[in-house]
Amino acid sequence: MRKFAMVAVLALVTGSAYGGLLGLPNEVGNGGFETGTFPPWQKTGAANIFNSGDWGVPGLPGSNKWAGVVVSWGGDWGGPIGMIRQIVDQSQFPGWDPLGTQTVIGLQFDRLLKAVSGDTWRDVGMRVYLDWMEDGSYPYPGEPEYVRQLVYEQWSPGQSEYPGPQDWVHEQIEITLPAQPQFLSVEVEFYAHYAMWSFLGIDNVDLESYCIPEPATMGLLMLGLPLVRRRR
Ligand SMILES: [Ca+2]
Repeated sequence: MRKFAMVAVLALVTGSAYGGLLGLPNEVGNGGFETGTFPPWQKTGAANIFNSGDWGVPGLPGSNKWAGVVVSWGGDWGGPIGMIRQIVDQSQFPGWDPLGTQTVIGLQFDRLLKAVSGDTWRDVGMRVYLDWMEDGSYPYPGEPEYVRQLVYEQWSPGQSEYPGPQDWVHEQIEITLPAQPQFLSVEVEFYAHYAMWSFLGIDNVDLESYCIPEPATMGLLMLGLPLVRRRR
């Protein structure tokens, strides 16, 4: 129970580096939203696809579309105003190991958070989760085996300027899950709190993973050096 408490966020780095975090294929489909539609993402609430330049929001170099929420005087104090979710089948990718017991995840994306408002408390926020079932099956929220792990959270208070290119920030997360779920879900929640304008964007979502063999094997590998040095 409560296995998510064992999850360790190894690194949370903000920078401009691109390319594969783990050197593996991107498991997320349509991670840049360039198809102009959501699938294979699922979306709920106010999430939409936007063209670069829509509402005066600049796009990233090489990107024509992004996903998110733009709303004027709109929001929800009780929860996200919109969400997108994609479930990937990790067994279809080269990092999969049927004998693994843990999963190393590299997740990166570009995000934009801007609330235009005279009040700092009329902010915007974004939360990113990974979720899965303890038995690795297709994740259904609310089921007993369902695990949901917050891996990223950022809030931006209301400001006076409108979005500029500098508001797109590249985020990288590396995390080890205490499980090896065949089906893994990535969720992005958008929060808006009634600013004059709330701009929330995400683009270039990349999720890579590889499985770690069972602990006994890993333990022997890691203990190899000390064992050699041990006096007899
Ligand atoms: Ca894009």
